[in-house]
Amino acid sequence: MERSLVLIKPDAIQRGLAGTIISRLERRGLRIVAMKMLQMDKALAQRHYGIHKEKPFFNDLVKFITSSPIIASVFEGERAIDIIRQTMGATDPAKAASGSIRGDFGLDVQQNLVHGSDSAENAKKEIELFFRPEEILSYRRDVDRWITS
Ligand code: DAT
Ligand code: MG
Repeated sequence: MERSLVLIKPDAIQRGLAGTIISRLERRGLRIVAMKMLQMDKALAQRHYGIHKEKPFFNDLVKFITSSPIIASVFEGERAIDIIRQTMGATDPAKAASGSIRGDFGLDVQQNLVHGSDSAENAKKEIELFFRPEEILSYRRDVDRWITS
């Protein structure tokens, strides 16, 4: 079982696409195990996107992601990380497959609607930035219900 941090970015919330994005992930069979709405501050954004701190778009990215509220969530499932990346589509919506979230709703490489962790190692770090352990539930397939940890 894998977990991934999914952020529904400011543009998606502003455009009323949160439900659509959540729905597409649920329909793949992934389970929500944590979710909250918040506005990221600069410090959190700089840590979350720390890997990009030398990139020319870093400051704009931090400005955008802190510009209005987001929904932070953790989705769980078998091979969740790759499945979510596929469901999101490529970073640049112009290159994202049609049928993917970015391919269907995106236009701009920065305002690309959704974040999903790109590896198990990064998922663990990113989830810890947004959620305390007790805020994350586990979905038990054997009993078909969520349990608190
Ligand atoms: P992804 O979000 O697909 O994992 P990433 O980790 O390479 O993509 O980049 C993080 C975010 O930074 C991305 O969602 C949007 C922004 N970004 C990436 N490349 C960019 C570029 N060339 N110009 C502007 N923003 C960019
Ligand atoms: Mg990334």
